[in-house]
Order: sequence, then structure tokens, then C-alpha cells
Amino acid sequence: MRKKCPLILLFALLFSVFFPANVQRTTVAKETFSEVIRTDFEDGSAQGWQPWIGKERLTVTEAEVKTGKYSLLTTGRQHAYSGPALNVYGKIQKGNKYTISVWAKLARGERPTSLRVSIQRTVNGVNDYDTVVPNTTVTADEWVLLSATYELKYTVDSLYVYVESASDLSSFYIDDFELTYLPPLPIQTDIPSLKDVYQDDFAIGAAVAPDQLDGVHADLLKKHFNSIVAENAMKPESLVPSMRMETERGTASLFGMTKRDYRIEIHQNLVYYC
Ligand SMILES: [Ca+2]
Repeated sequence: MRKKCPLILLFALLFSVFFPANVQRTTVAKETFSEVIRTDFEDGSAQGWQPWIGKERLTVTEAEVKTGKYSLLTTGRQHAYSGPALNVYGKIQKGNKYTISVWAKLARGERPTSLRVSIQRTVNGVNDYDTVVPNTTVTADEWVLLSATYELKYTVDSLYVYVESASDLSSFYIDDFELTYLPPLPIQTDIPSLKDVYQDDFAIGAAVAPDQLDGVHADLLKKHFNSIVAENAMKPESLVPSMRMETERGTASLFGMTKRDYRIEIHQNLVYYC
């Protein structure tokens, strides 16, 4: 591999592309996933919750409630990961942050145990799991809020949130589930732009991914930077067709979005692999 470096370097020099910095605002149409999901079971239905493994029994009940008249009881759990599950695919956007919360209480007679909230994300048939709310002690005496912030960092084909236990098979209630979008803080605009301060000295560069080309990330880029390089979308494994085709879209997005706004450096990622 080492003997190929001179060729790659030559290639890098030939293809070091410098687009003039013309700060003309462009926009990328991107769906905003700011939807809020709330399930309180007050219509007497499970409101989309389903048995995660298939053999749990989910019952909308008046026996215990956090608020209103109904909650959802899960019994017949055969595994620690058995529990109520909700399909949230399409409700959570990669790169955005959300608060996920649900109230929980054990069924009467159950001993205190730890419950947690998890997410199963699937891409190309491969499942991965995130713990959203870590193990939290829950009892049969009072309702406990399970709540945490979650950011989806991967592209997925399906996405489920579910409530499970750390180890035992206790029956438990849930009520007042919420999934809410957390908008990012805006950038600080009342300060000098780095690219302007150093315009006579050097360019201010950043390595960026396609999903950082809109929203608050794009605002920050436009405020302070006038040179960019693709973080991963132009690496060899991203550009060779037999490798990951997914990032070709990223490369196209980078050029489409940015060539009028920034000087684009290509050579760095080619040299990177020497
Ligand atoms: Ca309720």
C-alpha cells in the first residue's frame, strides 16, 4: 500500500479544488421532526404500544393511574427485555435531541426493582440498542419518572422505544409517555466572525458531515468558516462504488450545498490514507 502514496499525492494535488468564496445563502430542504408524542391511554386504548417480545400481556387498566383514568399494565413478562414497546420510526431525526419520559409503577405485591427505557434501532436487518434511561429503582408504592435526553446518531430502518427491567420479570404500569423535540440553542451572532478577523491571513476551515449542512450547524459554519473539507463523505470507502454507496449522497450534498459558500478542500482526505 505504501508504494501507492506518490500516485495518491499527485492525484491529491491535481484535484485540490478551490471554489471562490461567494457567501450566497443556500438552503437544503430538510423535514423538521419536531413532533411530540404523548400517550396517556385516556381513550381506553394502548395508543400504539405493543408487546415487545410478543408474549407479554398489555392491558389498559383503571387499577392504577398517574393521571386521568387509565394506565397501561404489562404482565406475563418472560424476559428482562420483555415489556411495552412503541414504534417511533420517523418521529426522531438523526442528529436531533429529544426528551423521552414515562412514568412507571410496579404492580401490587411486586418487590422494588430496576426499570429502564431502551431503544432498538435497526439498519439493514441488524439490530443495535441504546439505553435511554438507565436502571432506575421503581416500587409498587409510588409512580417514578423515567426521563432522559436522547440523540439518534445513526441512519436507521426502524426504531422502537421500550420499557424493560434490569433482571427480573415484575409486572408494571406505565403512564404519560412523552417524546419531545429539544431545539438546539442558536449560535451567538453578536461577535466577530473568525473568517473576517483573519481574512488577510488564512482561511478558517472545518471538517463537516452532510447532516451538518443545515440548521444550527450550518449557521455556525456560515458565521465563522470559509473553507471546508468532507469529514468522511469523500474518503475512499465513501467514494468507491463497491464500498458504502450511502455516502455518495453525502458527497453530492456537500457540493450542492457548499460550493458557492466555501472553498472546498479535497486533498486532505486522499492524503489521509497514505
Ligand atoms: Ca393516564
